[in-house]
Amino acid sequence: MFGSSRQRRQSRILWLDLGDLGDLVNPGGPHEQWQDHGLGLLRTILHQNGVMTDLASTRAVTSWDQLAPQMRDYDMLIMNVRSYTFPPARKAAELFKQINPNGLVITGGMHATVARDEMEAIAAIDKVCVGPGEKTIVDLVRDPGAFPRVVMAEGAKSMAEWPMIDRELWPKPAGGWRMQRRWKWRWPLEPECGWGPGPVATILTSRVCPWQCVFCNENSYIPNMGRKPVDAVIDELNYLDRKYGVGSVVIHDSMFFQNPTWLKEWIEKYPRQTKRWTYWAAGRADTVRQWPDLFEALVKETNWRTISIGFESGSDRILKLLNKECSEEDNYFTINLVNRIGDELVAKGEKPPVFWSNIMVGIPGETHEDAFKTMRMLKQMKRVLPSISFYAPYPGSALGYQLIAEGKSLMSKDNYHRFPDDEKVKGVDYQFYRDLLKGKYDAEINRGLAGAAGADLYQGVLTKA
Ligand code: B12
Ligand code: SF4
Repeated sequence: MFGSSRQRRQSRILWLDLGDLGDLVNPGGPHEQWQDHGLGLLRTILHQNGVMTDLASTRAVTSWDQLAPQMRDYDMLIMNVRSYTFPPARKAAELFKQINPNGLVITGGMHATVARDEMEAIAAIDKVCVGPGEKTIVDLVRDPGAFPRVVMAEGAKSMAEWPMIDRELWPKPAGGWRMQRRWKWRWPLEPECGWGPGPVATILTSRVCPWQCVFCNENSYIPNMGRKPVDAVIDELNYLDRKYGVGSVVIHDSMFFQNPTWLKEWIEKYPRQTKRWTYWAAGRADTVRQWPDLFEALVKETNWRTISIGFESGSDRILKLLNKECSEEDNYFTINLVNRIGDELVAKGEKPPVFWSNIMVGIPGETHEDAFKTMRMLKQMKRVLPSISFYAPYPGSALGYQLIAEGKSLMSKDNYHRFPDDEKVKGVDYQFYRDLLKGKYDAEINRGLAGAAGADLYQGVLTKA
């Protein structure tokens, strides 16, 4: 199962999995090892339609020289390009063309959808597919000549139409037994990352989020699509458990806590028809406040134990600026509710839920006091895994497009930084934020908490995500 991720050649078509060099050889952390559902879905569809592909991965090599021989003698290269994988995608396309001058490079993915001009500017890329590819991929790969350079694709109406991903089409870890031992990775399930026991099954139940936060607004580029039926999600998890043994689940949806009818059916069926694995899933503070009973039932009955909330900021001024449509009050309502549910479960001897708390700092226009309020908010969470990042102006988002147009983005097509300590926007005082995260302003932050319950609960926990 382990060893080289290089597979025997079966095809003249190569799918290249993208990520930083070495991420599957000697990974810095668990998230780098997570698998790409776009690749998994589209390769499954291709193979089910008799279009076989081979696989290589930039993550499974430590240099481009190692990758080059794996690209030899292919007629076609296919890639799923996101903004953060655009630099390796460009390099791979150019390398592929050097090695196979008559070969074709076919691309799609988020970056192709939100920054197609950057993709079109690369001569080595022959086709750029904008939008979801599940209905287009087979025809495009079979007969690329029948399509224009930029292909406008339409996706399925509902995720019910998606086949179950054949996870054995995902790349294997390439770091040998040391990596296996360190990460306890039971491929093709994924390694644990502190959210629940391994092996981890990552799944998607929904693709769209109806909100329009200006740093994200996925609904401007992910077309509306029906949610995967509860029964199909449960069938897939039970199948994975029978075949590989599931330890816990990560629901990769951008927004899991939406659509109460679906969630009620999930509460009804998940605990009864599965082993009730603990899971990670995402919600919003305003909807928790809108449907607190539903939320509490989900946490308690379905074992939702890592609750990802996009709090982003503890300041109303910044929340408004981000069009988050959540208020400080919504955030504190959710924090108090989860603290209370956690205490109750602990009292019963059960595992309490933990926040995966998404926080952004370094937002243009943020004052020191706004950032202190955010830190105070974090300190009110009794059980928390902080996920703190510097705001990043990704193309596709309203604020990202605006800052790029104003020349203020420091993320460039050569280097779409994605590490939390990278500087991303001109004019932001990053030294202040580095000091803040190191605890330099703790006295001031704690002063603002005087008299508030749990003032020191958070002390010492804060780390950069
Ligand atoms: C799960 C997820 C993660 C997971 C797992 C990532 C992984 N390995 O896939 C984790 C938590 C690790 C993660 C991390 C990050 N993520 Co993320 N993530 C997602 C999320 C929620 C789902 C991705 C997914 O599985 N989608 C479902 C699959 C089926 O869709 P897809 O891959 O896009 O493929 C479809 C189409 O694009 C197209 N397609 C794809 N390839 C091809 C190829 C061809 C030839 C064709 C024709 C079509 C085609 O067809 C597919 C089927 O419809 C998306 C948001 C979303 N709703 O999609 C964000 C998203 C992809 N992530 C994003 C970002 C910014 C990040 C981070 C940089 C965040 C951060 N600041 O740290 C990190 C970087 C991680 C890294 N490895 O470097 C952005 C990317 C923005 C952009 N412009 O590209 C998104 C869109 C969220 C957002 N709105 O900000 N992420
Ligand atoms: S940040 Fe979260 S709530 Fe806002 S649009 Fe993106 S996925 Fe939806």
